[in-house]
Amino acid sequence: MPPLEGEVRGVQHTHTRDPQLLGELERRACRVRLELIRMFSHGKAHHYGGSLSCVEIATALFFYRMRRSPDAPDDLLRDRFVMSKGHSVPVQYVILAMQGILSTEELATIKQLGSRLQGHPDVRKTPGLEAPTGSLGMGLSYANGIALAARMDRLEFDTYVLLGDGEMQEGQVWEAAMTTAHHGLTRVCAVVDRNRFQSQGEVDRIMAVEPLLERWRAFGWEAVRVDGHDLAELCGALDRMDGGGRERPLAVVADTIKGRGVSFMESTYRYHNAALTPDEYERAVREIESRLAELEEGETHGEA
Ligand SMILES: Cc1ncc(C[n+]2csc(CCOP(=O)(O)OP(=O)(O)O)c2C)c(N)n1
Repeated sequence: MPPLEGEVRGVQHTHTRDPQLLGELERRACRVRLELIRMFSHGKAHHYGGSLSCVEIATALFFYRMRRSPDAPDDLLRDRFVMSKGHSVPVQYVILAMQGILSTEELATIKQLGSRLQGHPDVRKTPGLEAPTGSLGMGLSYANGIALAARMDRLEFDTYVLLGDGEMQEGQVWEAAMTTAHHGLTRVCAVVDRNRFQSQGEVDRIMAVEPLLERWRAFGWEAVRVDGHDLAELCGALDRMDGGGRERPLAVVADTIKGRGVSFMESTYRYHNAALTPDEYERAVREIESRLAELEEGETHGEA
């Protein structure tokens, strides 16, 4: 897949209203969804809900915002990404395959014994990952460590962390949020996938996390709220990271739909971690394929 402007280091990000770019990002997000479902196939339990909800967030980060060249994965100046809600790492596997860092064939080995692609990130095995996560609550602390080390080494790059809204119930997240602000780590950006469901029910019924914007602000962060499936809004919010001259770290609360893109998985916790029947699998693939066909048809007719 050819790189978009912005996937390569040093490009200014001033294109969030460009309909061509947004159209391309939307198609890529849809392809990510399709590959995700195909990779999961049926029969084995996988984390569908929270993977599908963060597809646009990951698309905006990897194909628009972050300065990471697939040709130079060890570049010391690459922007870093920490998947704090480690169970959603399959989305990152798909993107790594789209970038040519993994092969599409390898995706099918997910969660097999001996595979490099496990259900949670293993930095020792999978190329392109930065942080071992899976135990919720740790990613922002990890990102703080990366950003502090960068400051000591005088390296200029951003560190992005993706957290779940259920994960906001972990005390360590708030200790870390305090730490980011206290140390003035303004090149850290936390994105919260606010899909409203955790593994066993509704986040706010289990333990309310709102008001999220006010909480991040009280901890010394700049905080903005966006529609987490609207790529223009996401890219626009992430563009606030441009340059090193920020006063505070940035939190983006992205309102999303758990299971987004597959009708029977949307807004429920039942597919948080579930095995699909062959019939459910076929339905999921068909729905996403038809959405992709619509988007590609729009492209042919010159729409964004
Ligand atoms: C410390 C810890 N406790 C429990 C779990 C088990 N667990 C895995 S996913 C999950 C729900 C997470 O919900 P949320 O952060 O909202 O993620 P999303 O809905 O985006 O998948 C839980 C409790 C875990 N991985 N780590």
